[in-house]
Amino acid sequence: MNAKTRRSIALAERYGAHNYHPLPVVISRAKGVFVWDTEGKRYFDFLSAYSALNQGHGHPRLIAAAKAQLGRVTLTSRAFHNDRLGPFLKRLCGLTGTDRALPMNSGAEAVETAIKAMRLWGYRVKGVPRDKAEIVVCEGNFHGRTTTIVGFSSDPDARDGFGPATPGFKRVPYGDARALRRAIGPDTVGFLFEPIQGEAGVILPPPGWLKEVRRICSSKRVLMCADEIQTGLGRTGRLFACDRERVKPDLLILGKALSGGLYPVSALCGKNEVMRLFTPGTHGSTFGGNPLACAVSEAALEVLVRERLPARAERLGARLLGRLKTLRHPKLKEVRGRGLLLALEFTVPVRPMVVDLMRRGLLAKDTHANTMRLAPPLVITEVQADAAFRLVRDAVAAFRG
Ligand code: IF1
Repeated sequence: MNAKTRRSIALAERYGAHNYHPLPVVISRAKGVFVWDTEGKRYFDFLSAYSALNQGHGHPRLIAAAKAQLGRVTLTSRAFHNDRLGPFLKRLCGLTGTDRALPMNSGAEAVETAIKAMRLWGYRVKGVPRDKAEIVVCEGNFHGRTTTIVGFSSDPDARDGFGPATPGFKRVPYGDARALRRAIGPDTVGFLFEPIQGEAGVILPPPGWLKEVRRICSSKRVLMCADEIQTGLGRTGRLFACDRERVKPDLLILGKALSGGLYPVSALCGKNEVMRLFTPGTHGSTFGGNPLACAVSEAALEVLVRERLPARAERLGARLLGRLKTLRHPKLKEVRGRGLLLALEFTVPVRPMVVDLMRRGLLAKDTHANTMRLAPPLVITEVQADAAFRLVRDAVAAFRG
């Protein structure tokens, strides 16, 4: 590690809050599936900023869209119309098959928007008594970091120390349709869930669960609200993870890859019955729906479609998963995933292997200590995926656990 690298890390450590424990690598440039550190060493990016970089680093179309918009206008506030918002919303609704969308910035903000939407619908449409609305969520959920969201987390690290928790949430085991059915009462307004749990360690629900959730929500008059911030926009080999079971949620939350990693853009998409309930003054954001965000996001969606990235994730994901499943290691418990959202679960902490992989030229991330997540940009080629697999294979072989 040279002096410049050491100084970058030292400054961040000295002046930043220590709410992260990053690998000792300082990235200064990136392109496609690769990043380079301050010393010129190249790495495969197998985290993709937690799936925000589905379109790859520095996609030329995204950069061009951003540059063009930077020269025109970047922020108007929603007090005025801007000429990029309408076309972006039309494209987003077209792609998601929804009636309306409400743009925000971070994923957590879009989740908060969804919570407000479900409650509003509960009071105005379902007729739930004032302040009684209940939302069902899952054990092991990850939906962001606001006080309300961490309040219904089952992860003590995320939750503890930030109370009092917002009331009105009930947790059920993930992937358990019967528990969901039992948890729903007369004041339940919605079910908020991830189609695949990311932070929990790439947890796949049992087959048929999404379909069953759809049936339960429809029959009990509860809004089905899918957080596809991480699974959406091609990552799992379909445009949306819910598509795999041909299920359409009532509310769809998007973020991360909605901007291809260029700029924070998130949105809540849904049907009129819910979205029409937002009226002037009930919700908003200074930056949400700004022209730069809209221009970048419209291009990001166009790239996903034009380059058929969901199909690419499906094909390369199956190839990579097949290879990873040939790996043998006494401490390797399970290899799993969908599309290009893959994970290797060991019976011991994987951080040493993650650090070794970094030295070998591949950046990945441990989650919940024993699981290593692999999620490259969806633009990765076969040759690149095979080369990356060999690095993982060698690191697993060298891992002493
Ligand atoms: C961090 C994990 C990924 C998300 C889902 C909402 C949000 C996220 C399904 C909030 C965010 C993040 C945030 C990041 C780590 C990361 C993560 F490991 F925590 F679980 F991606 F796998 N819904 N996920 O996954 O979106 O407000 O961050 O834009 O460090 O907190 P945000």
